Amino acid sequence: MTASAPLAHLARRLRAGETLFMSWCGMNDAAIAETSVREDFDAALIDMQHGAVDFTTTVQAIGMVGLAGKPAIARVPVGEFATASRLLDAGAAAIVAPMINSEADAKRFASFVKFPPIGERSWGPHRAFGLSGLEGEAYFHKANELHLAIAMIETREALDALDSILDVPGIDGVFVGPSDLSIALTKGAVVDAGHPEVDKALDHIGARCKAKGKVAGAFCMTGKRAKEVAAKGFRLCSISTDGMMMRLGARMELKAARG
Ligand code: 3PY
Ligand code: MG
Repeated sequence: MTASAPLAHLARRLRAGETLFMSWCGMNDAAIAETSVREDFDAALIDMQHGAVDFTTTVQAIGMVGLAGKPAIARVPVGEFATASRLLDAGAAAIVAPMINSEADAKRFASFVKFPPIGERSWGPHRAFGLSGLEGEAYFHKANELHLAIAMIETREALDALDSILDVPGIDGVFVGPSDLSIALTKGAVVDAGHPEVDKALDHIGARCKAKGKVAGAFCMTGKRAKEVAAKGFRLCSISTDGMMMRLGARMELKAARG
């Protein structure tokens, strides 16, 4: 593995116990993710669930983020695990899968991310070779360690099944979707990523991940929130989104111009 193997940085740094902050990109232009990691983000997440990003742009973004020396992570739409495998072939360092609500969901997800004997990922990497610095057989033997399967916890069912989800071989960690979780925990009363019930759930999820040696991650609306969540032991935190950052920057500069 070489220093120019950005795909490998994610698993290595998380296993070393580092806390990583990533951008969140939903616009359909690969330059957005690349531009974000040319700032000090540790990784970029490309969001195919709620973002407008298509498959080809996601593949291009993975390559461009890699050329900037950083790992790319992709969130796939609900249940689209075949897409997860294709994005791994293209060099995504991790897949975030939304709405993993049971042990069965987690097993199916892991089966598309990991090669046998853990899962059933089909062989066909292309950009993953260049981005991992490994070829053929060498890549095959390292792939399950390098590519992470991160299951989203964002419902009551998922919280109830948390331990069994974390115990699934091939599930490397979980990622909290605080908005969906707030809707679920308040029985549809509010959508509030900072709701006290979400905070309580974050504490519980952080503790269970620590006990089981798995990575805890969470979506964070702001840098301030990412700092608070990181202090709870979460080591893969997103900060804002491409759209939100553009709006904030625009508001700030227009206010400066108009006084
Ligand atoms: C949530 O908060 O539900 C998310 O999925 C973050 O995008
Ligand atoms: Mg969600």
